[in-house]
Amino acid sequence: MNLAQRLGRIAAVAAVSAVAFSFTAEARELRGWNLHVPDYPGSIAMEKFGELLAERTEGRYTGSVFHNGQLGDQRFAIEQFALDGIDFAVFSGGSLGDFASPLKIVSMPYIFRSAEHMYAVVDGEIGDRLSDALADHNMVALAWYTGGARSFYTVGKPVNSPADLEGLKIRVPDAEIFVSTVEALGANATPLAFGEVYTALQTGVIDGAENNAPSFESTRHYEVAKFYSLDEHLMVPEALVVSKTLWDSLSAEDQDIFRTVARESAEHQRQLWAEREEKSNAILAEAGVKVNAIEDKQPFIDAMGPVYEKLVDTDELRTLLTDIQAVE
Ligand code: GTR
Repeated sequence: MNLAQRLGRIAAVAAVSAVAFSFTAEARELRGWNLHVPDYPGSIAMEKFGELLAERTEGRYTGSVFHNGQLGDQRFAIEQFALDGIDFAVFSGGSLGDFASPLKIVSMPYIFRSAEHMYAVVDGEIGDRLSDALADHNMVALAWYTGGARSFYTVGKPVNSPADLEGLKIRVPDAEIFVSTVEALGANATPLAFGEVYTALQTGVIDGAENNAPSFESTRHYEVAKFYSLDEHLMVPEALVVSKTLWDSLSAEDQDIFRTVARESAEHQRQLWAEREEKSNAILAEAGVKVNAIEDKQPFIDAMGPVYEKLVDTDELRTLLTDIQAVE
């Protein structure tokens, strides 16, 4: 976003805040930031978080979710938390990692053995440590959604090994973990906002991008990129966060309610995710996308050494990495 766009966003967020604060003192309408289309698994689960909150607090808190990145791109929205511009959101661990380094570790390439391993990590004591690391950015992480596994999709040719990425311009989210991972695989990582990828693919500004199947499908990027190569380099958990200012203002009973409904919404998201993956894969197949399974991921895994060396650079982060690996 350029400066004028950013200022426009600030004005938009401020206008929404003014509306929210005009509600009566008893009912507080919380503003939720979301990047995705309304029928995306995380979007439906965020709506559910708002509905359950209204139900369990008897209308004292309600949630209003602004989908499609209406309140700005991800980095901008994360920054808005410090200014109390947004009350809740679902953010990628990878993007949060630029603000709080432990989140980067939980988003490292090939760090999880399986989705179950990821859930065991974020749902356990490590999830609390990650939440603590976000306090300085005015956030509390209440529950974790899955972000699936990210793989490459390209316009011109499939990717079978890192050598096929050599020299390709691959769009990544604007955060260090994505840039470092894709560069270690030999591509030219090109950070761009999520909403700008379709046109960039179409106009040849980029040769491809990387994402999970539901994002690849829901953005219709598959209309331009016809090769999907499943190296699954990143499996990134996504945090359902609320503003710490809001959190600190809640009674202990209300904090319990917030935490419980956040976990219920995460349960729901994880179930919806599996269904949406299946549906997305069917849509991709129907559209003639060639899915490339990549039986041998070892060359991709082997290329990640420098990413670990560069990013796991303190004792605290090394301990966190070991602890994550030790979770059964
Ligand atoms: C999605 C993810 C978002 C964001 C997006 C992107 O899969 O849910 O948080 O990372 O990808 O590529 O910008």
